[in-house]
Amino acid sequence: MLRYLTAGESHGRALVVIIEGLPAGLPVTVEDIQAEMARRRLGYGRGPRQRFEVDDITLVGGVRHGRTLGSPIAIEIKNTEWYRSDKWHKEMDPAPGVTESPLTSVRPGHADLVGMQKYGFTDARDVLERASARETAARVAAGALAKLLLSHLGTSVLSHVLQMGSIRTDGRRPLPAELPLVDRSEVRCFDEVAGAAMISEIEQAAKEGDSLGGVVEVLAYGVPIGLGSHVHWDRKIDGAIAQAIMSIQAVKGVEIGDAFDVAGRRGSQAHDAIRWDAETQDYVRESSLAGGTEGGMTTGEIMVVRAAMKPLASLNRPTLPTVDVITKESTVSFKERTDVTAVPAMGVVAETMVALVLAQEAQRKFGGDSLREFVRNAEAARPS
Ligand code: EPS
Repeated sequence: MLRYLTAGESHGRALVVIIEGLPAGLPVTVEDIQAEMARRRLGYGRGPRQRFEVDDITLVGGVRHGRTLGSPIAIEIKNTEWYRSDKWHKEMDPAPGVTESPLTSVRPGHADLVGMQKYGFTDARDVLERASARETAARVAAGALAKLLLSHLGTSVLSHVLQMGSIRTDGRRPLPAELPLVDRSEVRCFDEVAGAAMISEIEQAAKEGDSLGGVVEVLAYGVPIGLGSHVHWDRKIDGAIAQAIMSIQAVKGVEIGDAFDVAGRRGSQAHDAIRWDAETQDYVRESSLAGGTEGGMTTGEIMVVRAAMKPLASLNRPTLPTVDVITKESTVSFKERTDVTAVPAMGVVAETMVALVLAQEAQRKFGGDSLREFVRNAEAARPS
């Protein structure tokens, strides 16, 4: 079983992730992980923090001489913010003490109020530091390892932005070789015309101190047949993917394939027809309406997963009405430095979550203590 756990607060000393269950012998370098983390920092509309965060990582355990040992892998990601400012040493000090500036005008749409009610806090920082999407940096580090494992099965996972605010792309899908084109776009958009309109929309929102949400599409190519299972609810791969995507900060909706469009069609028009390709001696589905899963199992066709992100609830010009939790007086939320949009970065996080689920299910199906055993089992399991 591949499992992972993250720890750390946004402005604390560091984030940490431990990943257990990867086979031994998987080639891994710090640069592999850093390259994925750099992709997450991309994106027009991000706030000042991303200009100085470097995601300085240390491989603390589990990797020796450039390959995994089969033991848990521990990765530390330093928070540059903590190292460059005394403010955070004081604010986030684990030693006993109190803050001089508690945050009490809770932000609507954030974990602030309900988190304070649930855990009995009087300072929203006790909640927001962990609720922050900074935590996704640790997930992306783990996801980099999942992607490396999947690459040995010929599987690649990528994403592109489909919608930013009111601007939508033409829906064209990038192939794996076209990912550099997507990453070169400031908004991680494959459609250049829509990408330019997205940038204008972000500029306009920034001027108004407002924020934007959007939709990303994750595509997985070369997925093995039969990951997940129809036999029990918690083994269905689409269920696992939906849970993983919905766990991303600010994501409020998930779609597998063309689910919401298909819901309005007749059954005769709603499914991916199957044919036999005599040349490749393989089954082919004529479309990808089901997003590469049937009965909770991967079909081997392109996997399509969409994630909808709400506009960030922290606004550079806070206008959302709220209440001060101490005085109970009406006010607007406290001002936190924020991004105008994090949709392009969320695409990389969504890739990560899909890759982690696919790697988990591949590890469950193929097993093996070494990479050789894992790959050999996967080859043997390929339907003939
Ligand atoms: C975030 C708020 C911003 C983002 C942060 C997520 O951070 P800050 O409050 O320090 O300006 O920059 O994202 C990251 C730091 C990151 O690495 O993705 C939030 O409230 O979720």
